Amino acid sequence: MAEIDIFVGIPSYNNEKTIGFVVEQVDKGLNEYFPGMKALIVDSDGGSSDGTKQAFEAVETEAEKQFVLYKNPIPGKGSAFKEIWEMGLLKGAKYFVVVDSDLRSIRPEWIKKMVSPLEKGTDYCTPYYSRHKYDGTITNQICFPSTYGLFCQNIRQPIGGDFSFSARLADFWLKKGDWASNVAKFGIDIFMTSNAVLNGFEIKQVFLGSKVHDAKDPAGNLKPMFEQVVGTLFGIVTSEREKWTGLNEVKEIEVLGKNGFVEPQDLSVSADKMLENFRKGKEEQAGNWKDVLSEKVFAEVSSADKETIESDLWSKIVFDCVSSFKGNEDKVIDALIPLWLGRNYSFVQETIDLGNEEAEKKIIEQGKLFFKNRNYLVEKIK
Ligand SMILES: Nc1nc2c(ncn2[C@@H]2O[C@H](COP(=O)(O)OP(=O)(O)OP(=O)(O)O)[C@@H](O)[C@H]2O)c(=O)[nH]1
Ligand SMILES: [Mg+2]
Repeated sequence: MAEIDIFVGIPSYNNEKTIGFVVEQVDKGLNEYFPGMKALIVDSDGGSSDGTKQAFEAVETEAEKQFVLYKNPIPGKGSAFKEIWEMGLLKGAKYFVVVDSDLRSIRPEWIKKMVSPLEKGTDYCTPYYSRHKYDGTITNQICFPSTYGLFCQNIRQPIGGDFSFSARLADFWLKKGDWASNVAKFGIDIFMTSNAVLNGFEIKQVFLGSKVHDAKDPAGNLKPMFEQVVGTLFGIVTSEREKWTGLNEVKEIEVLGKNGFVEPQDLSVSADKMLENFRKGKEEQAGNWKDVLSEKVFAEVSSADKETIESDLWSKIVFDCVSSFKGNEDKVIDALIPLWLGRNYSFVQETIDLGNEEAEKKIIEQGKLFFKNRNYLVEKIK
């Protein structure tokens, strides 16, 4: 028997208020649904200055647990995952689960839902939640439509944070990752999903209800996260182009356990600030926009009375940015941020009167549009 059957990793950095609840729910799930299995819960921490360690250790659990400070010198969520994979593989773990430490909506059933498919041979489970229409702005406007339209798999939450996977996939990622890059930071989720998709691993989505966590306003300080996630994605789209440019059909990925729409966490975003940032971008980023975007797209977004970015235009902006990315990484990210805020502003306008479920349909349509327009990018990066 393997030393450890189920290895649950929790990345943390100053999560003293929320990590205790997460550990409690994980432990309940392990006992209730997998009583015969040997489990280990590991908090992989980035040197928290608050009481995260104490909060983690204070929870009484049936499963063994351990607090570790990760060794990779780059601070970030990816470094925390690297440690989890190395530790788990060393201990002969069969099944891995990772969950965020700022979760409020995790329940014991999550463990069952995430581990069961692995027992049947699935390599990777991505989460499927009901989210507020304005939560997940990088997911909705960039990662989902790119995974759908370019990598051709219908995975709704490619960077959802709460995943489960086989040891063989953990080993694959560990060897493949550049641990001095943004993969060591928030680039980790899109790195994981893109590489699982592009290398033939069997994937399922698991319905987890709603995601309640410390959600962030996109007009706030999302820049570092944006740079890490989008930079990682564009790098993969470019370097792995021979793996996806020839695809001509989107593969549906089964969603396990979906039972209707759950009302998600409430959230308010500052649409005015998004528009203000887009307007500012027209002045401050004019030079970068000119360098990065095609002539036609540049003319459209720079015109003074253009205050919206519809899906079609948005797909071309993203594709222009991907094709200019190599060698101009910083410039492309700087150029794209105000355009992304403009797209988010437009999305708010398009969906202001819609419920979360109706707004969701617009996101799916945009994924389909990225697929329809994909040759625009394929032609540019051939
Ligand atoms: N060890 C470590 N963990 C981190 C670091 N940054 C974030 N994390 C953890 O990674 C998880 C996700 O981070 P969040 O800040 O909640 O980001 P998110 O939920 O993906 O993004 P939003 O949707 O924007 O809220 C949490 O469990 C964090 O504690 C870090 O620098 N080091
Ligand atoms: Mg979070």
